[in-house]
Amino acid sequence: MIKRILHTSDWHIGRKLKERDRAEEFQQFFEWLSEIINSEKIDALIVSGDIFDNSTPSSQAQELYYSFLAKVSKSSYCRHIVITSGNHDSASFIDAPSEIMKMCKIHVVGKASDDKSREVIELKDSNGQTELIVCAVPYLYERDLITAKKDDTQADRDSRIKAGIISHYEEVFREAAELQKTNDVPVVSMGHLFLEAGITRTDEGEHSLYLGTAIKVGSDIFPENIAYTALGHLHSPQSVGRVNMRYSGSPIALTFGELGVQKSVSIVEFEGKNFKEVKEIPVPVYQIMTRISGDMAEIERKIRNLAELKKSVWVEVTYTGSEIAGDIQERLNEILKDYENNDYENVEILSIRNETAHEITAHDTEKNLPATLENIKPLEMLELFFKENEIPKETQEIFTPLYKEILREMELDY
Ligand SMILES: [Mn+2]
Repeated sequence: MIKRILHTSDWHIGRKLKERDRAEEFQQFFEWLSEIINSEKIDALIVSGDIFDNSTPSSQAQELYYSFLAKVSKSSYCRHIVITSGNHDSASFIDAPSEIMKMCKIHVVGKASDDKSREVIELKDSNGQTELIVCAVPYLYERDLITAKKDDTQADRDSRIKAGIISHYEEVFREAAELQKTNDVPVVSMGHLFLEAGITRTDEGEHSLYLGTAIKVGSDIFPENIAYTALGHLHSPQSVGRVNMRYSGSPIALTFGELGVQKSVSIVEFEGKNFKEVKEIPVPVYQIMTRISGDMAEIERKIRNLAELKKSVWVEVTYTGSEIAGDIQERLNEILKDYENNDYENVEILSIRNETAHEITAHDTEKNLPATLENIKPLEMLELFFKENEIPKETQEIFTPLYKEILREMELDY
């Protein structure tokens, strides 16, 4: 019977930070993870969604994923891998290689289906005996749950989606409970969703970009017979409600907003069919990232200190000085230029925020900061478009709600 599983999620392979490639960090993380899986004698690896950062992963991202899976499935100890898709994944991309993956004892569930038994996976030992039951529920899209009705208000739709999520899980749990009657083994549930008790840090990327339309459900949807609930979606590792219900969190800080929290993976131990304990294994930091703030003099001093590290550091600078400084980028460039002559090129400023001029409107954004896709929100973009093309107010009023509708469909925040 399964004794120990390793739970991780939200890898977001292929994710970049301000155009900086992070493939090397993912590579190092996977090397570390495969060592942990062996040294901790993990029987099954559970990955709860957001495998890739986007629905069309690059060939490099795919190579990282498949190489890691091949390595783990070859390893002597870990006998099973279960992977579900998150809101960032293409469900059909995750599902596509499922038949060949089954041969390597890798179970993938990309798309949610009406046949709930497809989301209930029996992991079997070499004698064909079931050793773990996994409720492998992927991220549930609106389209999986409800059909849109004409004249639906947003509130109507949200409450129908929520009810749909709950009943989907209930049906899966019913199937699992049925199986458990004849198999005295633990049941593990996966899920990629936002539970009410979950905590997001306000400036964490996940709050806006990652969560899309944030419909939350109560953690009481997971019944008592579930030995452990392996959640994905929130990027800070945390237990919700009870100790055996956890978000493992993302393994690397994907944004500066995710700093300040120790990233980890969770190792869960069972005693018979019951939960025994969970421990967090901290993930090493492969790329130092930090936030600094202050007036120009403080920022300069802090950059100088970071330069002393002689290791690559990615920095987010927040200017909080009392004088209005519109040319921060330029001034920092000068400081860094000086540094480069002094062998300080390990410090890279990836992001600059100006608290002093924090009332940045879309118009100001256009003037003072480079209006890149990263620092401008979709709705601000639309407003800019209206302005530049002198679109009449009446037309704007027709287009804005439609545009918001598209953003919702795409699960983007506006
Ligand atoms: Mn995620």
